[in-house]
Amino acid sequence: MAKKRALITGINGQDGSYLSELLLEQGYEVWGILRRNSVAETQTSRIQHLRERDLLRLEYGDMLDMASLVRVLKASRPDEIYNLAAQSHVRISFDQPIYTAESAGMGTLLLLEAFRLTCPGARFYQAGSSEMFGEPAESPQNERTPLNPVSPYGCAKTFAHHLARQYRQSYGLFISNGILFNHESPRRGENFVTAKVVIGALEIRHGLRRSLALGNLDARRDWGHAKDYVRAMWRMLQHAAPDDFVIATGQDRSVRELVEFVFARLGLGDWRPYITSDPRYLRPTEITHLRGDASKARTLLGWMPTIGFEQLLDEMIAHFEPIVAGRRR
Ligand code: G4F
Repeated sequence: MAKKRALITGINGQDGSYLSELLLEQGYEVWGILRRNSVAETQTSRIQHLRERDLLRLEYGDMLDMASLVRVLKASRPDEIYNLAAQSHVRISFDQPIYTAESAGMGTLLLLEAFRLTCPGARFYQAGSSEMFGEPAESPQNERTPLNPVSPYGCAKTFAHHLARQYRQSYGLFISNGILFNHESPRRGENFVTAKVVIGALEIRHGLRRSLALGNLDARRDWGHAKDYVRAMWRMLQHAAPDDFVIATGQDRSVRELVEFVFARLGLGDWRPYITSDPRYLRPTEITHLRGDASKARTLLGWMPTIGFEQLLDEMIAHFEPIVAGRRR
């Protein structure tokens, strides 16, 4: 039987790298779209191990260059399309709202249109976010919770989410929306709070810094492992019918609890003398509490998270420890 082909936008991100590994394990031919970047070597560090073994087909393209999207879709003739590309940092989306709206919102529209015109028989996964809920009226949040975004990133993702639904309804295309809560891993970017706290605490332990500046410690998030979450994306496209699915652990922790856990794990004792507050890391509008209800995904997709909060952070600590230790002179 011919190999299934998958095309991933945002293949060089945290989720793109884990999804590539999962699809390769399942015997897929994996194609990815890469944006031309002047810092090419850092751009593909998460997928370097796959590139070295010549396991990926990477094509230059850009979410805002529809001709490039059409070209790559025609060349790859995918069975499945995973749209993961976006400027995904919420705080930064307040500084770069237009770029965020273009990459996460308009880029999705261009890709949906290119998909509809070139390969409408493919299946399409749209990466939505719990950030779309804004400050939710109910807890935990599920697929029926109203969307009320409070950041440019949340608004852009909501636009993309609604378009994906509209394309599914209007044209009968197989498009599934994931509504993914925070998901982390050793491949998480260093300016997201889990990686920032782990690296900052390790730097304190190794004498590389005295303190760590953070924003809102009271915010509560539902943190899972990216490896579990890409499995959910894949399962959505294997399901009999397209649909929307919340993907979450159902457990929430505050940023303070995250800090407490990491500092205790590293034997640093009381974390309070080390943490300072910096308004640069606050958002003009913050979501104080997100917790997801993934029972629909459990029932229909048989999906469950396998890695909990503590195991996730232990894995991140073990990964970053030698890297930080190596920075010591
Ligand atoms: O790690 P964060 O930056 O993630 P955030 O904003 O929740 O967004 C992440 O999850 C979304 C899913 O809900 C994704 F769609 C999105 O792309 C991204 O992956 O911040 C988590 C919490 C926030 O409440 C933030 O205000 O941590 C708080 N925080 C406190 N101090 C901080 C900091 N966040 C960052 N990045 N840096 C700080 O110093």
